[in-house]
Amino acid sequence: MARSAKDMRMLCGIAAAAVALGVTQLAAVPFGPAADSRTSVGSAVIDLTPGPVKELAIRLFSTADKLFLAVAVLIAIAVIAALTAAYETRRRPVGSIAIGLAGLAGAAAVLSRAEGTLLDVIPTVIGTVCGIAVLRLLTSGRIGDGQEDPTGTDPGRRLSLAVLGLLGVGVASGVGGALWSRRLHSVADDRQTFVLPRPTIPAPPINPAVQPAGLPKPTFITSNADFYRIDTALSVPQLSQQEWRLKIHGMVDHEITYGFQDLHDLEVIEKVVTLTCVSNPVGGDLISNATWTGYRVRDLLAKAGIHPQADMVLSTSIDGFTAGTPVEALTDGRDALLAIGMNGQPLPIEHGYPARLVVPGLYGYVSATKWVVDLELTRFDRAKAYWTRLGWSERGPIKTESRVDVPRSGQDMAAGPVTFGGVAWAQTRGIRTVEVRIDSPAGQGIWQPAQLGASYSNDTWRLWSFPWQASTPGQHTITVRATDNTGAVQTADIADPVPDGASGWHGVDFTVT
Ligand SMILES: Nc1nc2c(c(=O)[nH]1)N[C@H]1C(S)=C(S)[C@@H](COP(=O)(O)O)O[C@H]1N2
Ligand SMILES: [Mo]
Repeated sequence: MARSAKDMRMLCGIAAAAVALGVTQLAAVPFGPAADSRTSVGSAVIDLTPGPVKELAIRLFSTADKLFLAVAVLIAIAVIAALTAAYETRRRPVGSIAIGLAGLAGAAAVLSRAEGTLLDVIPTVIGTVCGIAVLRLLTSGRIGDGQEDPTGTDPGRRLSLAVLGLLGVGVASGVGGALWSRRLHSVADDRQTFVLPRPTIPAPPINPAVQPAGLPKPTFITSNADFYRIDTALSVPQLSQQEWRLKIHGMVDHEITYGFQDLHDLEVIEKVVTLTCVSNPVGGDLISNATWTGYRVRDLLAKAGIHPQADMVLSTSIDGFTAGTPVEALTDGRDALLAIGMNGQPLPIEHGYPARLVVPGLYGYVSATKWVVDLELTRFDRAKAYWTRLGWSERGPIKTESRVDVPRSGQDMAAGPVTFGGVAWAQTRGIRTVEVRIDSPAGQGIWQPAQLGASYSNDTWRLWSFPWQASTPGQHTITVRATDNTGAVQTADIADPVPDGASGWHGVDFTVT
């Protein structure tokens, strides 16, 4: 076979795969999210990827890890489709078999999801059949064999056009289907009609002095738009207020299932809590602060009657994510929340609409389940949660940490007065002092006290600032460390985020010009 003919077959394979994927996506629109094999396959790939590889991907691509996953899966599919199609013949349909097997794998992925039913496999079957049909047609020689034809009718050109056209059909139906189903199944309208109850116990007012003079950013309260986002959801779960239920079961006297109408007689509380991700590296921005509205988890659990031997609540989200939280952290005076509001708005969909957990003092992966639908009372020696299964620590108290926000790393500044600043946090303990050190070649520099914004509460971060005279031209380094209200000084020991959160001092290099 001529080399160009083989190349052509590879392109036929890619076009056929595009049609298979695109038609599957489009056909899934009326079936709803459970039939979305794109999400199912992605989730299955995530589940099957070994922990260390997953961590490497997260470390390399951080919050773009899902984009990376999508690109990697698409490239893998294209390569397999091209290689197998190169050997497709009428007698030996290698490429068609590959598409068929891929369809089977897609169907298996759909069925492996919690919500997947046999009906949800239909779009995958339709897409697979279309993909095989396209590959058979393109490689049958009926449109052209990809060879230049000396007679001048140029069937090679006809084939190229057919391949291009079908590739376009595949991409268009895939993108169109994805956008269409996102619109169709979005709970954005539902969220618009969500009425936040008025807090029985409003959060204490925020003293403007929480924001140090000369440090406009970061703001004490993070806006919903700027709030960091971390989750394993490949497509944001769309759960309406009608459909939402919270089931409490396991080691309890009696199971309870709450809907929103069952929460009316509970006290509505409002709390400002700084959320932090365990994956946040030293100096990272996976930390934000918001005012949350909701119900005390303690009140919800009390009605079920917790057995004394239960020491963990395994919370589960509608998409299967789980977190294991100490019962104590959910029932003590810190007022862990079933949050339904964020900064006076219903929760944004990507932050857990219509309900999530917010637990002061614990990293998100052991506490802050979004789209939460299930609380199981159990024990740490019996149950494991999503990230603890992957080797992260089963307890996740937040470490005392601090960050330099101004100057930015590598920033140039003119000689003259400047205000440096940043944040420090030690949720549930609170921040007592923040110190900075400017330039210390041998690590011997002198720690100077920073100015502190007013303390709001021990559950929130504290902003600091440090006025400085930039004079000596050249490179400088500013380092920060905090001391919490227990008197513990932020450790200089450098630790990776895995397994229980990063530690070390944050230093930033800048240049006076
Ligand atoms: N359903 C669900 N909830 C989740 C997660 C998730 O992957 N899925 N990630 C947790 C982690 S690791 C963190 S740090 C917080 C982040 O919450 P945010 O996205 O609202 O900032 O959500 C937690 N809740
Ligand atoms: Mo996290």
